[in-house]
Amino acid sequence: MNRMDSFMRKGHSLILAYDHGMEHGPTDFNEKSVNPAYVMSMAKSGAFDAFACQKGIAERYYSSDIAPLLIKLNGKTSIYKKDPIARQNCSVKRAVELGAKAVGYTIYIGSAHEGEMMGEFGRIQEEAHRLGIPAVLWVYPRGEYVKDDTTKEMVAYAVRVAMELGADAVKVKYTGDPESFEWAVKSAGGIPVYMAGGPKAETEDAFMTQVSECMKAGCAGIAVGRNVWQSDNPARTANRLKAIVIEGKTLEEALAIR
Ligand code: FBP
Repeated sequence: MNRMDSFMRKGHSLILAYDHGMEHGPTDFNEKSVNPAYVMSMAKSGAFDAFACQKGIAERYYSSDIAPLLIKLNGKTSIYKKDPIARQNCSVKRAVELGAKAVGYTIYIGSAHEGEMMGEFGRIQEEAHRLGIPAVLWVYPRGEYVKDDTTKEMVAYAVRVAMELGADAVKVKYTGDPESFEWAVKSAGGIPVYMAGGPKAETEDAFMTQVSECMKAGCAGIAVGRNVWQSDNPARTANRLKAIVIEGKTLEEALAIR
């Protein structure tokens, strides 16, 4: 059995991410989405298979009627601009006490500090597996030597690093077309690959097109934040995503959902 099975519906899943307050500052939020309870309530509807956040948000806001909890164990701010490093700020044990059914961790491959993050994740993965939960990696190429973090080669490299480190699933950015993303999925050696949503797309049609493409490329699903809680109609966006990702509906069928 794959450790991610409990997060899957028909082999796919949708993860709602809300760790941006730390990563970017509250700049991504408006009057409503700045409130963790508001965003968390979106994960009550049954559209999502996991809710990902930092431990402080889980401690103050999480309740069991929300989708299964995935606690991010590391994070950083966007203030320091040189080679990034995000260190662990929560133990696997504490995450489990808070109700986490999975833990997450970000590694910036290409950073001068990639080795420290790989080592830290190695220990986290072993602890998570001892406690019987999956360890999910966000892998983003970044740093002085990374000129473009979404090329076919870079994204496939990110996926491969996650698999070889023993991650149970990996979240990466989209390469921009299904053919090149397919190579990333092939490079995963069977672990589920999730696409990160990215900044809010110009139109919802454009975002849904991207989601539909990545699913055709063999993605397990998406781990999305801004394109849902910055939407004018988050419930409708979530239902459209569910239609494409979980129910295998076409782009046209999903966009017809009102
Ligand atoms: P989005 O769907 O909003 O892009 O969220 C995905 C995510 O990985 C978040 O979990 C994280 O906070 C953010 O993107 C990091 O983005 P970046 O490092 O590119 O600024």
